[in-house]
Parts: sequence; structure tokens; C-alpha cells
Amino acid sequence: MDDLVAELAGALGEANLLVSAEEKAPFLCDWLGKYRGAARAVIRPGSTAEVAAAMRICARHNAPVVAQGGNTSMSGGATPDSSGRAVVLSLTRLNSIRNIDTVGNTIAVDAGVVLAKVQQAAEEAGRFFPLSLGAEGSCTIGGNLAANAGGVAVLRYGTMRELTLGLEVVLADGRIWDGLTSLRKDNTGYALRDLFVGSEGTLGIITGAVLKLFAPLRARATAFVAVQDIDAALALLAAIRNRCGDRLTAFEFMTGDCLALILRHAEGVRLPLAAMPPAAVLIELSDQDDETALGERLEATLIGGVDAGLVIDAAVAQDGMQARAFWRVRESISETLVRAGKAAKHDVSMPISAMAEFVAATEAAVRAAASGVRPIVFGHLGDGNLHYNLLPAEGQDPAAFAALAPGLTRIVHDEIGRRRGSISAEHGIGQLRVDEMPLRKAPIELELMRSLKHLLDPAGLLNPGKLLPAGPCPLAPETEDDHGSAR
Ligand code: FAD
Ligand code: 2HG
Ligand code: ZN
Repeated sequence: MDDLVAELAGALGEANLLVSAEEKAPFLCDWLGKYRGAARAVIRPGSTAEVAAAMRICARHNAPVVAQGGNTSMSGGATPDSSGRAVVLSLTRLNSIRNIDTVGNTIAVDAGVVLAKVQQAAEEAGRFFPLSLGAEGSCTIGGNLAANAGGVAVLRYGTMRELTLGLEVVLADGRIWDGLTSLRKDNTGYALRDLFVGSEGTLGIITGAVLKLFAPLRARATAFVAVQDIDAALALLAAIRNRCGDRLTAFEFMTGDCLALILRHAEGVRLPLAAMPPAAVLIELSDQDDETALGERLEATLIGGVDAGLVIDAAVAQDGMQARAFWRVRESISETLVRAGKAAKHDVSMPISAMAEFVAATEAAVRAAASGVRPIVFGHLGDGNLHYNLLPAEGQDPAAFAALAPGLTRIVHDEIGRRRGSISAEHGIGQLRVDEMPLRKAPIELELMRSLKHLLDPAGLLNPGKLLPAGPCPLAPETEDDHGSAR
């Protein structure tokens, strides 16, 4: 045992320190199977104080620390590099619901609590926590915060940042910032909370959070709707928003090619429509009560859509079981893509008014660059967020496609740049997009980010190689290392 490992064992107990290759393996590979890293050890502290102790030890030994929650990152954010220097800090033993306040409508939780457990705790207290995404059975609140997760209800409730009131964070040197406030109004300076949300483990280790709760939604109406194209889907979105206001909770788009792929690869999933459409949207309205009125409102809106030539066909769920079957179609897309081959994945956002033009221009450009490439496009249309996945041509050698992928990514992201969009709407930069940052961010933005990083993590130990590419920091004294590692 080396000194670092021995000290960590002393602070956390040997049972919470994994050093054998077999024990470490699940923490060293990402969900998509794209990245494989190495680590000196995986540590599993059980409290904020233990996280702080571990951070002090790692800082003393100059050991990089990679925070990990449920390890469902879609950008390789929680996978260490291959140097084997890093310690992976798993938060999953910090898994208590700390407090629920049904008057203030807040829930305080440990960072390692799985999202589904928070949803369930809220429900048991007669409240609702709205963050919802396909990985909710395994992703953690800390990971959701560090990634500023989005999901399928952003349209109505916002991203994780908008759902958060307070944070508890352990800094790189082991100091603890107790920002666990439940205040909705607090104008006492810079918004430190918002800095840590979305920082992907590069500024501090989130150990706890106070989140907002909402009134429960007892009425739901769900429809699976065939449309001609993204233009029609967007016109339908505008009509539904006009007619249903805040009741619109989800508006999920997928192309016919995406649906065909699901039917081919996902077991037990059936198309809710009579025929394969050119494109489809999954629509959900929700309300506090009166399911009948809500269902009538949805049907009337869809009939309006048929009359306006926007809706080709629609299936409205008659009960909860049917609604869940509709959602299964949508939720099986990520796994379907993994089964279908190594996709070039993009998670882009843009002004909603630019989406149809983006899809047309990008499809033409990628097809011209890679014959037979298969765009599999879906996403959270109401948020201006598309998951623009590109699969190799049928039968194409994976290595040949991998060689084309960076050029295809350049095309997709250039089209996004032209529309003042973002190359990461919700999955983060991680290691997947880190090399793109100098191309997509203004020098002044990178300079400010590097300065903040240097203030909070002067030794560059927190999740190195993620989010920020290597480069000079205006606050750091010039050293050789500045050009060789991500600080
Ligand atoms: P991890 O993957 O463990 O970590 C994610 C990042 O956060 C890493 O950079 C890590 O270092 C850092 N981190 C983790 N915990 C902490 C902590 N306590 N303190 C500081 N840093 C930390 N994302 C969406 O936004 N919307 C979706 O709809 C969506 N759907 C998904 C569906 C599937 C099937 C999968 C596999 C992923 C999906 N994701 C989605 C991606 C992912 O961002 C979310 O699943 C989730 O937010 C990650 O949580 P996690 O606990 O797994 O974090
Ligand atoms: C979703 O919306 C997730 O389902 C995952 O953000 C998207 O796999 C993807 O590309
Ligand atoms: Zn998504």
C-alpha cells in the first residue's frame, strides 16, 4: 500500500477503499462504453466530513480526484484518464434524505441519493420533484447538479439549476462551504451556487443540496402524434402552448428513422401508431386534478392540429399503462443507439426558430461528407435541444466510421455555431467535447473560466482533462505544466 492509499484507508476504513482491478473496474468505464480509464483507488466516503478528510489527503499527495455519482455521464465526465494517478471519489454512500419541508416546499438531500429516490420521497410527502430523465433509476443528485441535467420536463420546470436552492460543497483543499440555504430570495453577492451547478466536478465536490418541491400532478394526458416533419412539430408546439399554457410538461420529438431503429433493436417496444410516420412527438399535459378535462383539452388541441394540417395521426393514452408504453418508446432510444453501433453523438441547442433549418442544412452536409451516414435525430423540442446522433452506414467498418466522426462533428457544430447555438445543451463537456472549447468559446470566456478554476483548484486536481482544455491561466504563475495539463 502506498502512503496515499494507506492514509485514505485510515480515514475511511479499508472497506470503503477499492484497490483491486476487479473492484475498481465498474468505476473506470463510462455508460456508453466509449472511455476506459485507470485509478489508484476508488474511495467511498460515507459523510461530508469523510469527503473533506479524503480531499485533504489527496491535496497533500497532489492526487487528482474524479467525483462520480451514478456514472451515467454521456460525455465521459466521470471517467478518469488513463494515467492511473487519479482517485475516483464515489458519492453513492452519501444517500440520505436529510429533510422535507412541506410548507417551504423544499427537500434537503445528500449528493449521492439516486434521483428516483428523491422523486419517491417527494411523492410520499404529497409533493412533486420534477427532474425526470431516462437514467433516473441510477443517476444521483450530485451528478445531476454537476451536469446541470435537463431531461423531459425542462419545458415546464427548468433544468437542475432552476430546481436548486442551496448546496454543500467540499473544496479542493478539504474546506466545506455550507451553502445549504432554502431561501428563494438572497441578494448578498455573487451566485456561488450557480457556479458549482454545471461545473462537472472541476470546482468542488457537491455533498448535499436543497431542492425545490412542487404540487403533485394528479392528472396526466399523454399522446403519441405523427407529424410530417420538424416544421409541423414546431407549429404544433406553438399551438399547444397557446391553448394549454403551463400544462404542457413534455414535448419530445423523434424522426421516423429514429422510430424504425427502436422497433428494430429494442425488445418489447411497439409503435403506438397504425403506420410508421415521417416523424413523431410524444406530448404530455399534466395538471393538479381533473384528468377528464385535461384529456378533452389535449384531444381538442390535436383535432385542431389535424384541421391545420399539422397532425397526420395521433394515439391518446387511455390509461396509465398505455401512457407508460408510449414513454417506453422514447426512453429506449439511448440503449437502442448503443446496440445499433458506435454513434457520433451530439447534444445541441439553438433558438427554436432555427431548428428546422438546422436539421435540413446539417442533414445535407453530413450526407455529402459521409455516404450512407444515418442521422438519428430526437430530443426535447420545446427546449430547442436535439440529440443529433450519427450512425455509420449499414455494414460500414466501425474503424472507417470512427475516422470520419471528427469531421462530421465539425459539420454539426459549425451549423450550430452559425445559429448561435450550443454544442452541449444538457450532457456537458466532459472529455468528449473538451477539445472543442477553444473553437466554440470566446477567448475571454475561456480566460474567465480558467481564472475561476485557478481560484478554486490552484493545483488542478479536480477532474483534470474535463470541461476546460489545457491553456494559460491569467492568474497562475507561468510554469511548464500550464501547457501540459488542464488547469
Ligand atoms: P456521473 O455520471 O457520475 O457524473 C457526471 C459528472 O458530474 C462528472 O463530471 C462527475 O465528475 C460529476 N459529479 C458527479 N457527482 C458529483 C458530485 N457529487 N460533486 C461534483 N461533481 C460530481 N442527461 C440529461 O441532462 N437529460 C437527459 O434526458 C438524460 N438522459 C439520460 C439517459 C440515459 C439512459 C443516460 C445513461 C444518461 C442520461 N443523461 C441525461 C446524462 C447524465 O447527465 C445524467 O444521467 C445525470 O445527470 C448524471 O448523473 P450521475 O450521478 O450518473 O453522474
Ligand atoms: C435523452 O434525452 C438523453 O434521452 C440521452 O439525453 C440522449 O442518448 C442520447 O443521445
Ligand atoms: Zn436528453
